[in-house]
Amino acid sequence: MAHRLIILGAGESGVGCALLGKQKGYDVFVSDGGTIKEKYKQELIDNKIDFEEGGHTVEKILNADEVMKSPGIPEKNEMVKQIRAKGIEVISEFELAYRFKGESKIIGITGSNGKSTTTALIYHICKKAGLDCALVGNIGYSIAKQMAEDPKAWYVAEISSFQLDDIKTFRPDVAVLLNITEDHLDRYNYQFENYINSKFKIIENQTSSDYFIYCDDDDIITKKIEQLTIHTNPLPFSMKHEVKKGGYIKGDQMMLRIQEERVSMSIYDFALKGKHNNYNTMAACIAATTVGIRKEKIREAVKDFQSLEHRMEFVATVRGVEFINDSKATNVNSTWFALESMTKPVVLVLGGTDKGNDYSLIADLVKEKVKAIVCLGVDNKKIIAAFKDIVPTIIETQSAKQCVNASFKLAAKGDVVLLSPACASFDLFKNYEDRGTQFKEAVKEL
Ligand code: UMA
Ligand code: ADP
Repeated sequence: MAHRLIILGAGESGVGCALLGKQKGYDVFVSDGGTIKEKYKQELIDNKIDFEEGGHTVEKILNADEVMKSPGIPEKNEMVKQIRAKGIEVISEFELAYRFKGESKIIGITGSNGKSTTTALIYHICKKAGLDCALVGNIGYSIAKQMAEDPKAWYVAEISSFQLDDIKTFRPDVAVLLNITEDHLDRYNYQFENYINSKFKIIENQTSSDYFIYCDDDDIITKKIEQLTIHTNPLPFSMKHEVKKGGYIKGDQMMLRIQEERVSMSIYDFALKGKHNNYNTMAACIAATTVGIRKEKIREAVKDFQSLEHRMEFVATVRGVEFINDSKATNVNSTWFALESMTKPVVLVLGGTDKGNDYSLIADLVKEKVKAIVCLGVDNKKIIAAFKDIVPTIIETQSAKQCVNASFKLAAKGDVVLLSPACASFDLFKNYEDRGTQFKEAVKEL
């Protein structure tokens, strides 16, 4: 009998896994507890893949040999609980894809912040150097689907903690761990340690032929490393001290030391600006060097990389007030970096779905730089409680238009209105892209 693969969730990862599973001869059934998006439903129909939506038929699921759980489905989901109780093997998309990767190689990028930026930059460098590669993972494209439809020699993959949770043998050839700060705690029993362990799964199967690129200035990462036996080749990067292997920035120079390779480059040549982006760029350059890409190519690519939408994106200056869209800042740490890079008085737009935020982490920067807070969210109690004694003006709004109008009124010439909400967007918007796009449209209407 064919291996029965049940797929929970018919989004980007679920449909990708269904395509790959079917191609490899598995007996595939896809079950979605909600409504399947039209484009995904069509793909399942076109490929004659059996599916259901609007609920799970228990008896069709509990006879699985294996379940692929989509990353958005939490452990507290009733169906997942039953699957676990029965002891059925649960895997993530990356585990399934890894099984069928053949000779191809994977550069996996994780961290709390900077994943998409760094992944896109590594992909850009690889592309420019002529590598046969694909951009996949949490950035929006299923790795399983890519493998099924257009396999490549290299996969540059953004990997979220949810995608690492159910790996068993998955082993990236190059792992990048950018940073670890509190995020998604609602999915980790509100235990930071669980989330840290999830991130470190990226190296759990690595061997002496692989590389582990990580931020040596991140205390959470370095403390964890001290507790582990690492089988891979560590390549730390730092902006605080020199390293024997890996990379560091001293003054305005980035220096890389990877095996025999020595690279130096001025940080003024980086297309991506700001301290956090110096880390991201350095990590990307190290990854590219391990792959054997020549320094001239790396230099060129790092210079002409175009930054991604919704990340510290300049929108417009309206009567002297600058608007910045950093809608992708969905946790407190990314807002910290956004504020840190501000040189003008700030009207800060905060709010959305709270994931267990600790706002005290940005209290000092808010005190120093923020003249007013405009909340953009349904429930703003936590933000108001955190900042009422340090920011003179806090107001609440419930749409992008209201928020932009109110922010514009509060801002004076020479100020900046910064949308860097520190929260997810699902209370008022479809996703962070929708929030950023609506914000930009409202600015254009001013
Ligand atoms: N569903 C259920 N039951 C549930 C929850 C969802 O059946 O309890 C169904 C929904 O009805 C829907 C499907 O599952 O049809 C969606 O699955 P999903 O939420 O796992 O999302 P995918 O479309 O598979 O997209 C996922 C990632 N989403 C999440 O992790 C929430 C995408 O990252 C990723 O791009 C994609 O796989 C490809 O790898 C998005 C994300 O928000 C951008 N990531 C988080 C982040 O970056 O912070 C982790
Ligand atoms: P991710 O994919 O991990 O969410 P992004 O590259 O999309 O990361 O960036 C998300 C947010 O984090 C943006 O607001 C960005 O300005 C900020 N950011 C980017 N890189 C870093 C970093 N290394 N440290 C902290 N914040 C960062």
